[in-house]
Amino acid sequence: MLTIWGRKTSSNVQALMWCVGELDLRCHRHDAGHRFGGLDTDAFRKLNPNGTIPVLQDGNNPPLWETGAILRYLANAYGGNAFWPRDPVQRAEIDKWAEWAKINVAMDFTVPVFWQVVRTAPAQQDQHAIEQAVAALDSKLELADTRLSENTYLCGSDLTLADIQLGHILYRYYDIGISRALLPNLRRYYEKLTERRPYQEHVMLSYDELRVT
Ligand SMILES: N[C@@H](CCC(=O)N[C@@H](CS)C(=O)NCC(=O)O)C(=O)O
Repeated sequence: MLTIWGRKTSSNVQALMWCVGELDLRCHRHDAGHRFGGLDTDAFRKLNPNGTIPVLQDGNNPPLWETGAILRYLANAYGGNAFWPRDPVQRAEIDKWAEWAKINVAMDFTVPVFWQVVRTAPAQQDQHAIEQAVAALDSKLELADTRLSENTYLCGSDLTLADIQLGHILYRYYDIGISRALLPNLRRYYEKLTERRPYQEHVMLSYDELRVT
């Protein structure tokens, strides 16, 4: 049994929960962070000295933090060969795109775009900075759009760990009020993700409680 700490509105928790759902694993999730607090307690700092979510504990194994490491652990322990190939070369190809998506897309979206548009009061928002951040993000997403012109998913015909790292931000990317580049293959890919039940259950969630007005 997996135990997870983290509120369901956290994008990193969403990536993790989506992965748990895709791998059809059982887990118990404890709300923590943002309005639930609890990240400064001694008990939580023993789980994660960084005081961040998500944290995952699998049975009595040591707790894991850092979303990328947690996702790779789940893929190693429970993923099938299509999701996370056993062959090191094939696996590295997927890991490369997963890392790319985390560093270039998720990080370029979350703070510079999502936080500015949703977690900043309208009067404090810098529209020019937001436009520049969206343009920088879209230039990275163009790479994904090009790949997706030939592949159903980021690394071929099957959903892999790379899709978890790319896809988990797309619900918010398409939902918030920004002017996006026209990336038809990415859009088609996103719409395909929205048909997946674990994506609906863990990613397509209201973020209203995060909104600063
Ligand atoms: N590098 C860490 C970042 C973790 C992180 O910043 N988590 C955010 C939520 S996405 C957090 O703990 N925020 C504090 C809060 O929710 O109160 C990871 O990838 O797991």
